Parts: sequence; C-alpha cells; structure tokens
Amino acid sequence: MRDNVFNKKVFIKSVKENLMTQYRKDLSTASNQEIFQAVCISVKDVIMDEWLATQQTFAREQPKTVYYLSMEFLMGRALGNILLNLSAYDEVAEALQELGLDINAIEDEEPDPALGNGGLGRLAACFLDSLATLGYAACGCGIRYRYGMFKQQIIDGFQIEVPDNWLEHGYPFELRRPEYRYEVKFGGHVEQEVDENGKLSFVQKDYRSVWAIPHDMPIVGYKNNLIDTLIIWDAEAKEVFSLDSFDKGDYQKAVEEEMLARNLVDVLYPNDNHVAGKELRLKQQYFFVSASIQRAIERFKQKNDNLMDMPKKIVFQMNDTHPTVAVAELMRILLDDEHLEWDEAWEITTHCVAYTNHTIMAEALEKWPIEIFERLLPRVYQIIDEINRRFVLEVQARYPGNDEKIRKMAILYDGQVRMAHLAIVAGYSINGVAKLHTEILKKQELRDFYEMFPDKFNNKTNGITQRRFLGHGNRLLAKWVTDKVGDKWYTDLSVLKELTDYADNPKAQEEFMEIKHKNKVRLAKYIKEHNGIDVDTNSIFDVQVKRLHEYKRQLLNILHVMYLYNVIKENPDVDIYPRTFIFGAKAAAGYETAKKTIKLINNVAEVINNDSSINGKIKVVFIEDYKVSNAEMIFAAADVSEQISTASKEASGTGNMKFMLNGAITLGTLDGANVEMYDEVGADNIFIFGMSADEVIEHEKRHDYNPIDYYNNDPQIKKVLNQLIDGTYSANDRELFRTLYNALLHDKEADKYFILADFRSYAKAQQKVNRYYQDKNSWAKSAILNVANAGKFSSDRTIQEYVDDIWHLDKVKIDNTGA
Ligand code: 26W
Repeated sequence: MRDNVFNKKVFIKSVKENLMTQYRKDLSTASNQEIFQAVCISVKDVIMDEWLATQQTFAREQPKTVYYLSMEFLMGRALGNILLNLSAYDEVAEALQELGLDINAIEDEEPDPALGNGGLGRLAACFLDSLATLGYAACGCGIRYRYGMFKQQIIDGFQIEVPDNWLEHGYPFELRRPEYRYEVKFGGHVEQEVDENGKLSFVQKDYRSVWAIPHDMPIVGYKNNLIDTLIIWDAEAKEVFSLDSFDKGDYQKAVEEEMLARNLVDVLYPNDNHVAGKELRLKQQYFFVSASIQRAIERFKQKNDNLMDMPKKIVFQMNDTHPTVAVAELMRILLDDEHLEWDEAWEITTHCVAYTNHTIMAEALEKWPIEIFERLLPRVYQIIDEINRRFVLEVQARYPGNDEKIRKMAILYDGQVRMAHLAIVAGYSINGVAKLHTEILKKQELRDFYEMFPDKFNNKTNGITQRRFLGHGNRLLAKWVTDKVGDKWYTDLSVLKELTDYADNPKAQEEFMEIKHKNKVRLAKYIKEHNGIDVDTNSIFDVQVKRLHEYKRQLLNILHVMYLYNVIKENPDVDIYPRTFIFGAKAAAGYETAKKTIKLINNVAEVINNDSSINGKIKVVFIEDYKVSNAEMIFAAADVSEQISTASKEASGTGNMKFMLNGAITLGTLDGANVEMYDEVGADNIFIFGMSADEVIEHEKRHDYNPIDYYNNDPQIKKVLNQLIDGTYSANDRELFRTLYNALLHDKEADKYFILADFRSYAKAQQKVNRYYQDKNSWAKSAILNVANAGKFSSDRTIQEYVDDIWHLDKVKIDNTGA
C-alpha cells in the first residue's frame, strides 16, 4: 500500500485531490501552506493504517510499555522526519519538484512544535524516535501547551519574546481523542469514610476539576511499520459555564472550573535549569501526570486482572523531577480507587517508577512549599506525608541518632516538598545522563542516597537520533556516508567506524570539505535573509548554539572575540584565519544577566562587523530564534563546535553530539558528554581546555577563587573587561554592561563560573584551532574522524541500554504486509 501512495504519479494525484476537496483550489492558485496541508493529508493516510496496525498488535501481544513522562517534548517539524522514516522522502521530493515545488519550501510551512526549552525536551523527542525505530511499545506523555517556547526577535540587539501560536493553522499530525478523556481534581479537602466492610477510605470533597483531553501524535519508526504515540493533554472545562449552573446554585464553581481549564495549559514555562516556583506549574505537572497514569492503568486493566502484575507491563520513566508527583498519584489511585493495602500499593509503585536526573544546578532543584502542595492536592499531600514518615523511620533505623541525615534526606523538610528526594525514595532506578554527571551525582549531590541505595544508581549517557540530525538535516553528508559505508548507519550508527579508512584519503577529504562548504553556503544564505549580514563562506564557522545560561559561558566566547579584535587592531598583520563566530540562544524571559549577554553579543557584532579596517577577518552573527528546524541546518554548516561550560556543570549536552555527527571539531571543556567524546575521538581530534571538574569542585568547596587576580595580572584581560564599561560597545550608555562587569569582578559570588580562570587556556585552544584549520588535510582528517567516531552517541544505543538495564521491554514486530 505504502509503495503505491508514494509512487510519484499516485502521490501527485492525491495531493491535487486534497487541494480540491480542502480548498477548492489547484496548484496554480494554492498557497504553499495549503499545499503543505494537502501533502500532510496524503501522508496521514499512510500513517493511519500503520498506526492502527501497531495498536492492534500491541493490544494482541501486550508488550511491556514505557510511559515516558515529560513536561517537555521538543519535537521539531514532523513532515520531513516522517517522510524519511517511511522511506518516502526522495519520492515525495521528486514528485513536488515535478510540480515545480521545492520540498524545503513546503517543509518550511510547518510550524516548529516547540513544546520544550532545550536539552531535556529534545532528548525526549530523540528517545521516542529511537523507541519506535527499535520496535518497542512506548507512549510519550506530555502537555499540549497552547503556546510553546516563545519566538525570539532581536530588536536593537535586545531579545524580545513573541508568543508562539503554533496551533494557528491547526496541526495536521495531531489526532484529538475526546473519547479517552479523564477527570483531574484540584483543591477541596479530604474526608474519611468507613465503608460497609468497616474499611477506612479517603474521599476528596469540594474539589474543582477539569477534563484532560488527549491528542495523539504519531511517532513513526524507521522503515519498520511501527508507529508509537506521543499523547499531549489538553484541558477542558467540565461544563461550559452557562446561566444554567447559576440556577443550580453552583455558579461560582462553574466559573472557577472554566478559569482553571482555560489557564492550565496556556503556556510552557520558558525556564531552563531554573525554578520559578509558580503554583500554575505544579497544577500543570499534576494535570498531565494524573491523566497519563489513569490512562495507563485503564489500559492495563482491560487485559489484566491482577494489579500486582503492573510492573511486568508498565514502567513510568520520570524525565527529571517535573513529573515526580506521579509517585503519589499512582499510590493514590491504587489505595483509594483500587482499594489496595499500603504495602501492596508501595510494592507496585516502587517497581513501576524510575527517575532520570538531568542537572546538578542547585537552582534547578524543584521544591514546593508544603502550603501550596497541601492546598492544591490535599490527598496527594497526605500520601507524600506518609511516604516521608516511613522513609524517615528507615533512615533512623539505619543511622540511629543521626539527625543530620534526616535533615539532608527527608522528603518533607523546612516547609517544603523536595521532589528529587521523593523520586529517589520511590524510584527503582536513578540515572544520570553522562558518565561524569552520574559520578558527580554519586559522589556529591546525591551522596547520602547513593550510600543508602547504591544499587538504584546507574548511568545512561545521552544520545541523539541520527535520522533527524544527519539523515534529514544534512542530506549531502548523509549521501556521502551512504556511498562510503552503505545505509546501515540509519539503524546502526556504529558502522560509521568504517569511515576511518577514508580519513587519510585526500579525495575523500576534498569531498568532505566540499560538502561542508555547500552547507556553509546554505547557512550563509539563511543568515543573509534573516540578519542581513554577508558572511565569508571560506571562513571558519565557529558555532555556539544552546540555551543562554551563565554556566554555558557564552560570555567567555564573546569576551574572547573582544580580545581577538583588540589583537587584530593592535597588529593588523597578525596571523588570523578568517572566522565567523555564530551564536544562537534564547534567554529565559526574566533572566537579566542572560539577556544582557545577548545584547553584548549583538553590540560586539555591530562594532566588529562594521569595522572595515580589519578586512573582514572576524565576524559575529547572532542567529535569531534558535530552534530545532534551523538547528539542523546550523550543525551541518559548523566547523567548530563550542562546548565550553564550566566543568561539572553541564550534565551531558546533546548539541555537542549533533555537531560531532556533522563533522565539526569540538572546542570544549572536559564536562558532560564531552569527556566521552574525547575518549571516542582521541586527543588529536578535539580541542580541550580549562579546569577539570575536580578542580572546579575543589575551588567551590574552599571558596578560594578570586577573579580580581586575573584582572590585575593580565593586561589583555583587564583591557577586555574595561571595555565592558568604557563605551567601546555601548557608546550611548556606558553603564549598559556594568552588571556583566560586576558579575565577573565584584559581586558576592564574583565570576561564579570561572570565566577568567579559564580565559587564557581557552584563548590558547582557539589559537590552536586557528593554526590547525590552515592545514586543510589535517583538519579534514580530524573532521571525518569525528563523524567516524560518533556512533556511540546515537540515541538508539542509549535506548537499548535503558531497555536492557531499566525498562526490560519486549521487542515487537509489526507485520503490515496486508494493510
Ligand atoms: C524547573 C525548571 C527546570 C526546567 C528544565 C529545571 C531543569 C530543567 C532541565 C532539567 C534542564 C535541562 O534541559 N537539562 C539538560 O538536559 C539535557 C538532557 O539530559 C542535558 O544534555 C543537558 O546537559 C542538561 O542541561
């Protein structure tokens, strides 16, 4: 059936018919958006058949299912990816070409569903792609935010946040399923009742509730006919508020429920690694978690009658602490609705939930005031209180008289609910996302818990899907790789190793650099269209794209650019190979230092790009609105990948892997997954600088770091820092960057992220890059070796490890020949 639909002729006919039935238009009058919608309808036909076949197979075979609970799924555009995984991309591209249409232009009509902030959300999306491709039953569970991550505009160098109305034209790939709605209750109070058997039960009274309405999105496996599901939950008022309810006397309640439903899923919190502690966020968490767990249990009960078997069929993976209320919600349903005893419910829960930690940043640790928690979720809170009471007894039994342990480990402490502690106490598996990160968790952040539950802890180094980030994002390199080693890499990235043979081959090197150049031309065109800046496509493309955060140290990068500019001004003949420094980053809306850093980058760009005296040697570009869709193009065009976080702070990083897969060479610290990239690619093919994680942690413990020393002892550093406040980059307002200056030199925790301590080492590494690039063959060789050694960083490998060590899922084969 599929071959048929994507047969060029049949496909063209189908698109034309859709245009006619949907819009009463033909190709000559339809807009690109209309053509995009028509194409999606044709693609959807195929998906629906396979989706149904998959769900029927799951229903029949009852494989164990992972419910991946995540507040964020940063899916990126679906059309191109779906076509690729259905192995129909080339056919459809050709068909569209015959109609005089460019597939890229049609793909550009799709809004980029940005239901996430950064790494954690994108990882969830890569994981779903791998789960479907490897043939596992998986269900992503998240929130259908009406507004996703804000769109970023740069106006006069400042970031402006614009609402992301991604549902404006309707989203073609979602399926609304009101028949599978669930009620989610908030507030009220708990009453104890004695039933006819004399058993005590707890009932929530006077609550406000909403409907959770699931919308299914297809997750298409790569050429295996398997389609998993991402459920995103929308909120709806139970009764649409009407004058009727006024008559019934529950006017107030109807209004409140409508307000609750309306606000609940309005917007994604745009904070990354920083808690805002807003009550609405806790509501969002409980809302999607409760609905997802209800759905999982209902499905389970359709085919099973013993709840004690749940761990054989279901695992809930909690993506960071955000969905951790799942622990108590599962307990609540098992106790109150299913009438199990505490010990039975606890047995099930502690074998069904697992937790992944994604950050050690203290300000990202979720803690909720007990007052809010108790008011919003009175019954759930009671259960947490009981879990805590029992856990504290356990700690006391293990460490008699050691109150310090209780202070450090209790779930409820100092008026707060500590979500990570709840996740760790209940979860049967706790994992970090890179080797170094997991070690830091065990030795520092979660040390007490590791001592108590050593067997729960494990590492799962992150990965990325090669299908999107090479197959779709870099068509030229994908083809080159396939020509060299065959197409097995789509499902087994380790075969890239075979490219090693080509690393020394001058012809292969030339081909590789030619492809890189074409990708740079593509990006340059985008930059010209979006920024109005001409960039030299023969210059080194040096790229740092990621969320803006102090620990990621975009400031180190731009301070180094300011330093280089000084060097060139002082000595115009200095040996500097032309370089384009490219940035892309969104700052959380309330994060002042981050926003100032964006402004600084733009102001530096303004000054340097307009100084003709440096002959275009260096340029600075800030790409507006960095997101998954333009990310794919940016990785493909990069020569240098900036991964320069303060060692110990970046849990893993995944952008680093995307660059590597696209043949960029990393300039980075030994942090997160950079450490493992270094192990894979070898010291000759990566530029490492800066303090080690141990050194950083040591300084933090001893409080002995003083950035002023670097300022006083290094005239070039001093000059750069002074330029922050002498008007060099803010002629009209010398004070503009004073906060950045103070943050580096004078604030309480001056230079918290060791920028000045690492500056010289960074500049030296940059100098090495400068020299190395001029030896074209060596550079090409290293770049090819980066691709060749990227195999480990496939999310297929990561997912297989989750399956083997944590989830124990069954592999499913979908026989779709008849469909
Ligand atoms: C509550 C506010 C908040 C929001 C998001 C706190 C924490 C987060 C995330 C955990 C931040 C995040 O995305 N962490 C990133 O996760 C990636 C996937 O594991 C890692 O590769 C990144 O290093 C890590 O910063």
